[in-house]
Amino acid sequence: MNNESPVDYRFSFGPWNISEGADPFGPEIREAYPHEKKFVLYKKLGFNGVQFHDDDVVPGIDDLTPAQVEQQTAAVKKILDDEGLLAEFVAPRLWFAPQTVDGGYTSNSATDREYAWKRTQQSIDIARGLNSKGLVLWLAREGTYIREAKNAREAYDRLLETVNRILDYDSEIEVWIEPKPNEPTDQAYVPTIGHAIALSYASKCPDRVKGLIESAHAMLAGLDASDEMAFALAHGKLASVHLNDQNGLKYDQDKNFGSTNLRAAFNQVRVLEENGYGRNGEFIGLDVKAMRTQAGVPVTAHLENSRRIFLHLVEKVRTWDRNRESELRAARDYEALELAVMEHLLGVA
Ligand code: 3MF
Ligand code: MG
Repeated sequence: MNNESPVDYRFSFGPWNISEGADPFGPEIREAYPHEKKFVLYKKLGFNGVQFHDDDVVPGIDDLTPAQVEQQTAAVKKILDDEGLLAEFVAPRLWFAPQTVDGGYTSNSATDREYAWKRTQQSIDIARGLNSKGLVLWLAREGTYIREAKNAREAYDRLLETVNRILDYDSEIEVWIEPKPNEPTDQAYVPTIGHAIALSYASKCPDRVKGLIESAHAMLAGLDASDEMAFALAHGKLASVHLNDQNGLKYDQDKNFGSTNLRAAFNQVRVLEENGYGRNGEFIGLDVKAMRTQAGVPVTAHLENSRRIFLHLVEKVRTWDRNRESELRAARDYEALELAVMEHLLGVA
């Protein structure tokens, strides 16, 4: 437990969270809300960090010259400055283009791997232009639909090679790996934060290779998100989070933070608080989907509400009776400890 003054959390999300409402079973049910207008919403909603895919900054990136990419990056940087916003990270979107159909870095095709590397370089250049030090690798298609499709050993070598190449390409950029066990692939090569951190230590600069933990992704791996966070924190490697929630082992739901399992959410906030997450400028990132049923354009209630639930839980963590916790731990009376947590969350203690 640290005794410094409480962290004044700052919040971030990516523009994709303000969505058009498409799902695998039906098309968009809301009109697109223009990007520039999304930036204006951030502050009003209580957020000052923006998470980007490369093509959120530079639409049509594949068809542009380096000079055009630079120009467009500068234009977005100006919008951010005018709005008083910070770019938290940039992530190469390596799951849309035909060249990434079977993965990027681990594709069996050398030309596809070259494409993935080019997008990665462009993303780093964009991050530099936006004054962001984080490059997020959500390794969406770095895995297989059937095991025989790729040589897994070779794939792991390729992933490590990519991490090292990024570290060589830019002396300041940090690689933030966002693990997810499955979806869109059947099995991903970096399913948990443990895998990401192993890659970090194997790399040529472990200090610059960290993780981003999404609550739902940990749950999809059958793990507890708060323990996953504690593991990364114990190694000084929790660079960011995607707080959200998930109801069981099914498709990635990106539900509002705490909306399915309030106690699990409380424990994530508790671990973040206990370990001073945020003191070095880390953001509380949210990755939440609007319900398809929600009317209006743009829909933002899910973002505001998740932030609000987070702040309520911060209050619950700060008012949690630590002395009682210590006593009950010492007495090994976990039945009483559990009841104390439940009554605290219910507000009846
Ligand atoms: C995956 C991510 C993002 C996705 C986003 C849109 C940085 O969980 O966080 O990558 O692109 O969720 O689907
Ligand atoms: Mg995410």
